[in-house]
Amino acid sequence: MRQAGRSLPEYFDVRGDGSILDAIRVPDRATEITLQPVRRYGVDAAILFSDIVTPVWAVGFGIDITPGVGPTCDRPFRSADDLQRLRPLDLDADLGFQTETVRNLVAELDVPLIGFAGAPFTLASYLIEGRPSRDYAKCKALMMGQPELWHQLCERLADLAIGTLTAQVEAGASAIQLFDSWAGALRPEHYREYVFPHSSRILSAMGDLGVPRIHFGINTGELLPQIAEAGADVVGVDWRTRLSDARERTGGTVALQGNLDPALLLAPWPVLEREVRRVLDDNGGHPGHIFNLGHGVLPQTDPDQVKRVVELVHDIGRAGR
Ligand code: 1CP
Repeated sequence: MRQAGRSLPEYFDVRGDGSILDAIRVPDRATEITLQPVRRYGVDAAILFSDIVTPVWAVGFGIDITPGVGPTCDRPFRSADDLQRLRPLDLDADLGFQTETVRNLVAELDVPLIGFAGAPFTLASYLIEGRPSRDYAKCKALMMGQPELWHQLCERLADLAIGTLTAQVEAGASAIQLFDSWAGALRPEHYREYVFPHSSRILSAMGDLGVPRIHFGINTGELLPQIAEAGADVVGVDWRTRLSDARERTGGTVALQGNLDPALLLAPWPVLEREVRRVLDDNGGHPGHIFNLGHGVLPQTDPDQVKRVVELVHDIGRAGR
């Protein structure tokens, strides 16, 4: 999950000040940051150190990641003229640094590397709002007020996602994750009309590459059937929905990933332990489950708590429950 690194002192030693894009675009630095949580925690997979906005930044849209805020644009997306700021990717010239990072990692890691991209709705929300948003008001106004422009924007964003994911898989990533973190802000009919076609195009293009596809968003309890139907092999579930309910809503056709509430990492160990066991109990021993948090690690998390959770899940898994 995003920001595993944010709670690690060794992350700040390597990251430097300013935009994390400055760390992402230096392969040795991005490689080291990807490896840190794997080394410290002994998790079963690594996630590439990059961001969902990397391809949008790489084609020169004019986006940055402001420390303490998140993705910001000085000139948000407003009209058809802005489509020109989303030209097609030239994979070698624009994302060569990322390909080099993936290659370095695949050579060093003894666990699988997960590549990722942002899905069109979540990316569009940053481009249109110009920064993180609570209500997505401008984004939804454009989506429903100018549907043709919305679909053109999402087509370009889907092309960027397909480009970066293909490059990551070709360089050796073993699985991909499509992050539609904020899609849960939509009602199911709107998701179906404005988002589903684009995310499902990305996921079916990835199907041709033969790697497992994880599709994730938060607050997606009402959207789970569509998130699964969009073409995922694994659906990420946040803590608001029990895994047993998620399994029912997805018809048992996909594996599930999740879903410990990241805030619980701040609770005393006996509480945390009980809640980890609860997640595993909700799963009921089903083989199609990847234990994870329901969203990213909070920055104030004590790394030792994460380590204990990883050890507990491994112990329970090895005991074959
Ligand atoms: O843990 C890791 O370091 C993995 C690499 C990673 C990933 C998978 C980063 C680095 N970002 C992401 C994905 C990402 N980025 C998502 C999807 C997953 C999720 O929902 O958490 C999203 C929505 C973003 C956008 C973003 N980038 C935000 C969210 C802002 C908001 O709207 O609330 C933030 C704060 C960032 C900055 C960022 N990206 C990554 C890190 C480690 C950080 C923060 C720490 C820093 O600036 O050093």
